[in-house]
Amino acid sequence: MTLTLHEFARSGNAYKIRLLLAHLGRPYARREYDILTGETRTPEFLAKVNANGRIPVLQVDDKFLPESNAALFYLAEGTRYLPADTFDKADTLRWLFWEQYNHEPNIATLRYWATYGGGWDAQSPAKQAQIAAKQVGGEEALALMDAHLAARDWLVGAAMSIADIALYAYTHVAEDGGFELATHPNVLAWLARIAAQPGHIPITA
Ligand SMILES: N[C@@H](CCC(=O)N[C@@H](CS)C(=O)NCC(=O)O)C(=O)O
Repeated sequence: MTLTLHEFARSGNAYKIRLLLAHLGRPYARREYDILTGETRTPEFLAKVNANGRIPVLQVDDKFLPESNAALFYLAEGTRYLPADTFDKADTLRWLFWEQYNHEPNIATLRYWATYGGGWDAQSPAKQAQIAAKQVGGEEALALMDAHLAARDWLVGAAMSIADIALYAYTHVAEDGGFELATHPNVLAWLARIAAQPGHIPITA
């Protein structure tokens, strides 16, 4: 089976998948697209890779799987990174869905606008009007994680899972988007725990 990751290297959504692949020790090819110049919006990309015009997409032989957390679930099935217990497996999915609804649209989007997206001031008035709500939503997400992690080392169960990997990706760079991590000590300790795992790679790898 051949794996190819269609990605933009600075994307946290792509990093999630690379981080899991590193822990699994699985070889894969990388295909980089410049999302800033619309390389994921070409007719060829839309027809063949992802009709939704976005990376990351995990290619498994000749099949294409868009959505970062779907790729995490696919790769983790049968490994130590996805609990076998049905409740814990569903609880893992809970965190993946929550990441996409409450965390990533706030924290990742503000990071994107602030960094390689050109800066907040360069955004359209419509996007600038969303900044305050995203700051509130992102802060609420970090606070929820901090409270959850007060009594446990990992988001689900007693070991690192794809729930932790999915949330690590944009949490560890949240300060790029103007969020403060120092006020969330349990999140900081959890980030350090993940980074200390054997096989960990940085987002720049
Ligand atoms: N829900 C998707 C989000 C994918 C996404 O937003 N990708 C961004 C980069 S992180 C992208 O490809 N943007 C380019 C564009 O929209 O043209 C996932 O988790 O994979």
